Amino acid sequence: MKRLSIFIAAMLISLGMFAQTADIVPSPVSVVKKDGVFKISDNTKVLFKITNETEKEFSELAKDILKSAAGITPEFVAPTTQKEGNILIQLNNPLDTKIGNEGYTLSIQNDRVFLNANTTAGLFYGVQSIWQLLTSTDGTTLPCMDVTDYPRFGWRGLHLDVSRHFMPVEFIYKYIDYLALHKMNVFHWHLVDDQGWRIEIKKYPKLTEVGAWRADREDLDWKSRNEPVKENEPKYGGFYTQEEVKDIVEYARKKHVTVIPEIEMPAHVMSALAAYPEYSCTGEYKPVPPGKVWPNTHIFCAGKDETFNFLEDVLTEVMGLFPSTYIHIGGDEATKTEWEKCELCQKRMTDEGLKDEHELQAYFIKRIEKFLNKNGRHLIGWDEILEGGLDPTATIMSWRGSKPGIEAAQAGHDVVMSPASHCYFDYYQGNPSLEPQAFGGNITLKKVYSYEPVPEELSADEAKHIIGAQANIWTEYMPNGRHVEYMIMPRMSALSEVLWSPKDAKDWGDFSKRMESQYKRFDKLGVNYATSAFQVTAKPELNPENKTIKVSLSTEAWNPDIYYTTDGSEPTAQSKKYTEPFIICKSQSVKAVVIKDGKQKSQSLGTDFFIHKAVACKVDQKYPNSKSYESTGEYALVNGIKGSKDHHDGNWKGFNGKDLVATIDLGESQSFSKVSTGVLQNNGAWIFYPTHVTVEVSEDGENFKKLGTVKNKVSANDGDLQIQDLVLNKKAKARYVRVTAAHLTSCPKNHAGAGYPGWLFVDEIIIE
Ligand code: TNX
Repeated sequence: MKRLSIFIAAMLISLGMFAQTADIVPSPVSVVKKDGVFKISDNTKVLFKITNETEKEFSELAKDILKSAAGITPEFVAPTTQKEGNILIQLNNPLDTKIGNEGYTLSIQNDRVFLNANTTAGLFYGVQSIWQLLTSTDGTTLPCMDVTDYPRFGWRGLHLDVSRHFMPVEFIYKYIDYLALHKMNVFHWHLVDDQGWRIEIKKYPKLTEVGAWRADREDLDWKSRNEPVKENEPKYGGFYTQEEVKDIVEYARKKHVTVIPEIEMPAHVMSALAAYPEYSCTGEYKPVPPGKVWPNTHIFCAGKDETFNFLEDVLTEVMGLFPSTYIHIGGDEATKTEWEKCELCQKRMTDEGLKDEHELQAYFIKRIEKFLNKNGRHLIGWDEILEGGLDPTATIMSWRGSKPGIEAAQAGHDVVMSPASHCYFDYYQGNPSLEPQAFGGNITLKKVYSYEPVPEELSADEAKHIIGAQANIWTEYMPNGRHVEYMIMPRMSALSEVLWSPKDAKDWGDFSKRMESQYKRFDKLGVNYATSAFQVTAKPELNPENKTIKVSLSTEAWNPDIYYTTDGSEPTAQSKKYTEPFIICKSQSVKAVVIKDGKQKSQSLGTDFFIHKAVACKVDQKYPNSKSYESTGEYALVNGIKGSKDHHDGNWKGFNGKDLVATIDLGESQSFSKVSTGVLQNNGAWIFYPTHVTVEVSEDGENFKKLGTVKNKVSANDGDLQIQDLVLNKKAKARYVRVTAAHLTSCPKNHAGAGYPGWLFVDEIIIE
C-alpha cells in the first residue's frame, strides 16, 4: 500500500501535477527536490567573475547575506575548473530567456551549487533564496534541489507614509532590507501630506523649516487633534535632507529596489501651504495640522500660474534625486470647494473651456504630466486622477477597490493595484480587542494571501495593463518604525507571494506551513512582527433543530495546538486541548490560545456566547442588509454572539438608508420578559444609533400587536465609538416577535455626510 502511494506520488510529480515547494517565501516557480545536501564550510568558496562595478556591488552584498546565515564569510574568487565543494555563481551568456530580468536558476548538488541569472538582480534574488534555505536548517546545510524562479509581476511594492508620522533614516534602510528579503522591488515613499512635508527642497527652504513641523499632539487620538494651533508651540516632525535621500536611493538601487517619490497635489498639502500660503486660493495662513483633516479643502490653487511654477521647481529637484521613471503626484481626495469660490480658478475654467472642477483637476494633472514627460519621466497617481479625463500615458494606482483599476486598464492605462480591501496594511490584522489601534477594517494574513491582482473582468490584453500591486502603509496610527514593522510583518510575506509566485501555485496550507520558518527568520533578524495569525477565533455553527450552538476553533497558523476554557479562566497548556467542535448549552465564555514549544503564541481571545430564546430561530428581514455587512448570514442576529465596538468584526449586520425590520419565529408560542437589541454608533464611519426600536408580537405571523418602543438617548453628534443594548422590559407570550430599528434618515448637520442617510448597525436580538 505504502509503495503504491509512493509510486502514485512519483507519477504525479513527473506529470507536474503535484508541485514541489522549497522552504522559501515567496515560493519559487519550480522546485525539483533531490536526495542529499550540500554543506557550507570554512573551505567553501564562491566562484564568481567580477568584471565591473555592478558585479562587485553584488558580490559584496552576497558575501554579507551568506555570512549572516552561515556565520562563515565565504571567499569570493574568480572561477576555476575546481567546482567541487564550491558555489559557482554566473551571469548567463547567452541569456536564459525563460527567467527574464529578475529570475534565476539554482542547482544544489551534493558537492557543488550553481546559481545562474541574466542580471545581478536575478543573482541577488538567488542568494536571498539560498539565505532562506540556510536559515531554515542549521545555517550551513542546503538540501539538494533544482530551482527555476522568476516573478509574476514587475511592480512588487510597499508604500510608506512618512508624513503622518516621520520615520527616521535608519528605519527607511531597514524597510528597504525587508523589501529585498521578500524579492519586492518598489518602495513608494509618500513624502508629502497635510501633516508634514518631509523632503528638503533647496529653492523653497520653508517647506521643511515650517512644513516639516507640527504642534505635538501625540498624546491625543489622531481624530481629536484638530483644534486650532498657536504659534510657537512645541514642534513634532522631521525631514530628510537631500544628502540623506541620495544615500537611501543608492542603497535601494544596490538591493534592486526602485524608490518612487510621491509629491502630493492638489490636495493633502496643508504642510506646503503652511509654508507658502500664496499657492492656495485664499492665501490664508493655516498651520500644519497635527491630526485628522477631513474633508481636504485647503488645496493648491489651480488658477495661479505661480502654483505650477512652484510645483515644477519642486519636481525638478525631486527628479534630480530620484532616477525612477515614475514620479507619483498623489491626486487623491481633493475637495474642490475653494476652487468653486476662487476667481482665478473660475477664470482658468473659462479660459480652458473646462465644464466643472473635476475637469479643472484633470487640467492640473495633465499640465504636470506634460512637464514630467518633457523631462523623460512618467506620471503615476491615485485613481481619482481618472476623474475629468486623463491621457492614457498616465499610470493609475487603484486604491478605492479594484473597480477604478478595471476601468483604467480598459481605457488603456497601466495600473498598479492597491485596493483598500486587501492591500491596506494600516487596517487591523487580527481581532481589534487584541491589536494596537489601527485605522479600521480587517485584513488578516489569509486575506492578503487570497488577493488576486488581475480582476476577472479583464480580457487577456487588458490584463497586461496590470503591472503589479503594492500595499499601502498609512501611518496615522503608527508613531514609530517598530509599529510599522508590526503592521507589515508578516502581511508583506503573503503579498510577496501574491506578486512573485505563479497564480496556479498558490496554496494557503503550504504557505502557512512555510510561515513557520519565516517567523524564525524574523526572530533571527529581530523583527517586531505580529503573531495575530495565532489568535484563536471561535465560530458558531447553529443547529435550528435543537437550537444548540456548536463551536469550532480556528486560527490562520499552521497545525496549531489550541487550548481552551469555558469557565472564563485564562487557558494554559493544562487546559483542555481542542480536537473537535463542541456544543454549548448555556451562556458561557470560550477562551482559547495556541501554545507551541511551551510558549503561548498570542493573547487569549474570548468569545461570550449568550444562550437565549431566539438563538437559532428563523429570522425574516423586510429589507436586505448591505452585502458588505452581511455578518454570518441567516442567523447572524440570533447566533448567540454580540457584536463588538468594531463594526468590521463580522458580527454586525449593516443597513444603508434602510430600517431593520426583523421578524423572529420562536417556533412555538413562548413567554418572555425582555427583548434587547444591540446597536452601534461610529459617527466617523457614518454609522448612527437608530432613533428608536419598536417591538411587536404575534401568534400567527400576520396580525401584530405593539409591545412597546425604546428610544435612543445618545446624540448622533457623539463621536465616541460605542455600542448599547436598547432594552424593552415587558412580559409577553407569543410565537413571532418583530423588531423594527429606525435608521437616522439624515446624518447630522456639520457632519461630512449631512443630507445623506446614516448607516444602521445591529447585532444580537436577545429574547429572554
Ligand atoms: C485614504 S489611499 C488616503 C490616505 C489615508 C488612508 C487611510 C489614499 C490615496 N488616501 O490619505 O491615510 O485612506 O487608510
